[in-house]
Amino acid sequence: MKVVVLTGAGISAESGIPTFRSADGLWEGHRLEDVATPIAFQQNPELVHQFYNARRRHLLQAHILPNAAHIALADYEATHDDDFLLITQNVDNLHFVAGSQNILPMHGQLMEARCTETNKVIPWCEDLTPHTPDPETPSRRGRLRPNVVWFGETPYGMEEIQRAAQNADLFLAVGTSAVVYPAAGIVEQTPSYCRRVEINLDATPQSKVFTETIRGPASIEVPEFLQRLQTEENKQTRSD
Ligand code: BV8
Repeated sequence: MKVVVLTGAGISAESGIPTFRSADGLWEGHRLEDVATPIAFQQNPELVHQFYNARRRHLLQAHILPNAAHIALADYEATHDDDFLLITQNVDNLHFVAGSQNILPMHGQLMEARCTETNKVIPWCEDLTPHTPDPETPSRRGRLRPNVVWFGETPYGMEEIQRAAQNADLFLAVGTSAVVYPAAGIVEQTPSYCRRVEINLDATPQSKVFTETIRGPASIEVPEFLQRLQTEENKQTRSD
């Protein structure tokens, strides 16, 4: 069975990372759409760097850890790695920390920096400023940006995402408000036979496209859903 999972900020909420569109989802009082853009970075690099430095420092705190939903996805993949793709919109690294393997971070990663001239991506866990020297050529300064996909920029892995969606037998969306495209449109690329499941606290504009909608916190509903799925698969194997 080909499984494709799409996660959003809601899966990390119980790990202590604020979501974007809940009341407390503003970061340093900024709307994401106003700060997460190339124009904002060009016009006010200090502000944009501060915005991401604050989120990177928050993520690096010892108590920010994967929750039961991240772990259940990693455990399920470990027994189904033949055909499992985890697409995440999140720029936190909690799926990596939880042990997931086949992860496609379509909006990039907070713990990476990208050179604005060469597009080279490097692991990064410090603050960035408009004067940060290049690790390789310290005389070159201010060329690094967060390796995060901003509004108006093309997400990573779109071809792989399309291929996986078009062949999915099960598509599971967890903790996303289905407001941002093209992520919110992935479910519509799945075949008509695909089982589409949405696990989310609230209904979303895409809820009607799903065959099953499970309302509740990801840390409870994801492990329970994957447990039910495993039981169904075991029964299927015994009856085959
Ligand atoms: C693109 C990284 C072309 C940054 C993000 C005008 C100009 C240019 C583009 C556009 C435009 N108008 C529209 C667009 C398209 C635009 C877009 O969709 N805008 C929206 C605002 C309308 N998209 C883009 O620009 C994208 N690029 O279009 O390029 C293209 C198109 C196709 C193919 C190729 C190229 C790029 C968008 C990427 C932006 N970057 N993140 C950063 O993090 O700083 S977006 C950011 O918000 C997240 O990454 C995420 O993707 C997105 C949505 O957030 P969610 O993850 O869904 O989180 P949210 O808070 O919204 O919802 C949380 C949900 O969880 C809620 O429903 C809640 O109920 C639930 N929840 C909460 N707690 C729990 C829970 N569920 C379960 N358990 C819980 N405990």
